[in-house]
Parts: sequence; C-alpha cells; structure tokens
Amino acid sequence: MGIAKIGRGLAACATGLTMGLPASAAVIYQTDFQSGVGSEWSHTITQNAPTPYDFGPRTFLGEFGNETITLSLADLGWHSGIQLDFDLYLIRSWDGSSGGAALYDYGNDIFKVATSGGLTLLEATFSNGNPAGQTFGPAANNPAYTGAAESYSLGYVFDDGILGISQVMDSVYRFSFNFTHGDSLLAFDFSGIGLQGLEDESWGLDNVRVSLLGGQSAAIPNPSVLPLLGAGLIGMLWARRNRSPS
Ligand SMILES: [Ca+2]
Ligand SMILES: [Ca+2]
Repeated sequence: MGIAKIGRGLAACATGLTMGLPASAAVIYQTDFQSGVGSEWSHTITQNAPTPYDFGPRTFLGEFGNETITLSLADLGWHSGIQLDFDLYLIRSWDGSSGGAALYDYGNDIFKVATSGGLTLLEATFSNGNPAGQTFGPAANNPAYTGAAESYSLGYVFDDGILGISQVMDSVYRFSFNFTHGDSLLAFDFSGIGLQGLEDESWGLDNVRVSLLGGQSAAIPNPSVLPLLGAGLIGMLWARRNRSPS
C-alpha cells in the first residue's frame, strides 16, 4: 500500500469522524469561492487551479505565502460551540520539517489556524515530497502527504532549478474542527509560516464552512482532544498497515 493510498484512507476516516454535523448544528456561513469573495475575508484574490473540475473551474482563495488571511464573522446567534470545515490547498514544494536538515534544508514550512480568542486549531509542517517529512500525522515525524485527501490533483508544476526536475506537486487536506465558543463575534486566522515565495511554495483555501453548535455543549469534543482522536485513528491505521504483509 503506497503512501498516497494511505493518505486517502486516512482522509476518509477523518471525514467520517468529523464532517457530519450534529443534529443541533446550523450552517451559518459557507463559500466555495466559485463566484467571488465577500468582505468578511481580509484578502479577496482568487485563482483557478490548473486542473479544473469535470464541470468547470476549480476556483479557490489564494494563492498566498507568508501571510495571515482572516475570516471575520459577526452577529452569531446563540450557540455553545463552533464547527469549522475547510479544504487547504498546498501548492508546489512544501518542505515540511526540513529546517536544519543536512541535504533538504528549505523549511520548516508551517500552516497554522487560530481563532480570534487565541485558540490554535492547527499548527503543523507539511511536505509535498521533501524527504524530511512533516509533523502533521500520527507520529512526531511523518512521510510527505500523510493524511492528504488528494495529491497531484490541482496541476501545479514545480520546476527544481538545481536538479532540473519539473513535475506536478500539490496536495489537498480536508479539515474539520469543533470547539467551545459562545460569543457573537468570531474570526479565524489562517497563516503560512517559513515559506520561500509563491513560485516555490504557496497555499489556498476552499470550501469553507462554519456551523453553530448548540444544546449539547458537553458532547462537543475539546479542541485538544480532536487532534488526539485523529492521531489515534491514524495510529490504528498505521499499526494495521505495519501488520499487513507488504
Ligand atoms: Ca472552489
Ligand atoms: Ca520551503
């Protein structure tokens, strides 16, 4: 079983775990950026991925480098929790945890998501092939593309000026986070950190959805538990894979 296949399996698992909305959830915001960007976003540049959908352009918010992109929402109705779902597009040569590596020192390349309340939902390195690996995944260090829902699907070509290699290099991750929240205002900061420039590595967002959760605050997973839950699933799959004859 190749790494890419494992990644798709993990994504399916994560989807089954978190993508469904609780009965009391209400979607209060969603966009696929196919027809413009609202003023709730700090940045409004969009782009079509080189590889379109079967039905038309695959438009997303981006591309960005070492920037923080903010989604600001106001006048939220009564709620006791929030669910954030989004797709992260990682474009070209993300170098994961390569900072300080002898041969592959072009990182660390980090993606972070935090709320205006100071809660960090995600902060991890990601690799689109750099052998140094990435922190996103079940272990302290994981192979490139671990947990990705898609790879090589967007059609971005990376030209390696040193080795003369030119190849498609990109990945898509689907994330879902639940956390306790009750204020009427909410903002999310999405940040790229440690990147080398748009021609080298960049990112974008797509299919962003925010839902209010209510009436079941005790059932909402603590944000610090969700990654552990995901890591546990990934670890189980990893163990199963390692037990299987290859
Ligand atoms: Ca889109
Ligand atoms: Ca880099």
